Amino acid sequence: MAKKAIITGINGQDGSYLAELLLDKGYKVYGIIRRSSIESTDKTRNIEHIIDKVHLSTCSLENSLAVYKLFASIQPDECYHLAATSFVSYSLEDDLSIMMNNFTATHNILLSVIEACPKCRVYFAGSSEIFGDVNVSPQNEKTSYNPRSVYGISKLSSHQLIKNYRKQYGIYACTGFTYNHESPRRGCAFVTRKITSAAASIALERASYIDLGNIDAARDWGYAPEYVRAMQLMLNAEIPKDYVIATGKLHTVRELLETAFNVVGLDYRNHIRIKKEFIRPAEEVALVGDSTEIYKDLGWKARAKFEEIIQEMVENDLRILRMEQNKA
Ligand code: G4F
Repeated sequence: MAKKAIITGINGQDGSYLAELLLDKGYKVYGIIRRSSIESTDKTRNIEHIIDKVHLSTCSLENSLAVYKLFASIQPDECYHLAATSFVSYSLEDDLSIMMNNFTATHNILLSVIEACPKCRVYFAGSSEIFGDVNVSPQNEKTSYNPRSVYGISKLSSHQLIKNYRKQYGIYACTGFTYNHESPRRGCAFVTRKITSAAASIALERASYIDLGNIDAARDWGYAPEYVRAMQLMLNAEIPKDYVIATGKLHTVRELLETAFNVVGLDYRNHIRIKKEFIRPAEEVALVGDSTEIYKDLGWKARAKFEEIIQEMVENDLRILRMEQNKA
């Protein structure tokens, strides 16, 4: 019988790639999205091509009864909990809602699994942000947690709940500490897509400048379609374990600019402006992950090259802009 998987946040970058992967593997895929998202083509763009193949339900993950009823009726074998406020904000006004939404959703899902379908395996989308202000590099599963944003704190508290309930209730639940992972489906607020879409706009003479924060900031950037494979492997292992999912390689925003603008034959230095509002608190030690453990246990390794990911993103942004131009 086909396995049934629930994906929260199926319409996001990771959710959409994961849905494709699971459909290819013969799963029945159930996607949970917010009611407001189903009414917006903008928010379902990533799953347009598979919308007839997946079962979509609208549900607020903060509503415990609604979540429970969904899990009780679907009786899933696996649940990939990817939905979250995912932009790392440093604004005081956003803090409480980020914390409440992210933590409550995880709690409601775990509660529903324990009560309605205790055999269901749960993947929780953690983040490198839980390591935060680190003093070791690279980080691995044994590195101490020290989040520097409320987003990181919300991910850490959810992860602690995963660990706690795994032990207390014997459920199969685990966390993937994913580092930044990108693709043409990345939202435009994240720096990779912000730069690739700006490079395309500037090349087509639709814009002249891009406004950025600290371009010497460095990140461990991987390829989203590969990261969702790690998630599926984690739920199909012998025992539930938490893993770091990363490339182990650091690149700066400056290198990202160089790579993206090279694709369109331009010099980024003529097209950037540094703006205070995009500068975040400085990081002393950069976040870069060591994925030896998941390679040893499950054979997963990041393979895509940084330059190839950025090139694919720029080419996709050029294609989108040209299509819009042809329509106008
Ligand atoms: O693309 P970013 O906004 O990603 P960030 O904050 O690292 O978060 C992403 O990765 C985390 C780890 O996987 C996830 F937990 C999280 O959900 C999200 O997916 O920023 C990347 C870097 C930062 O160092 C930032 O300071 O780019 C730097 N940056 C410089 N100028 C900028 C800008 N970031 C943004 N968004 N916009 C700028 O203008």
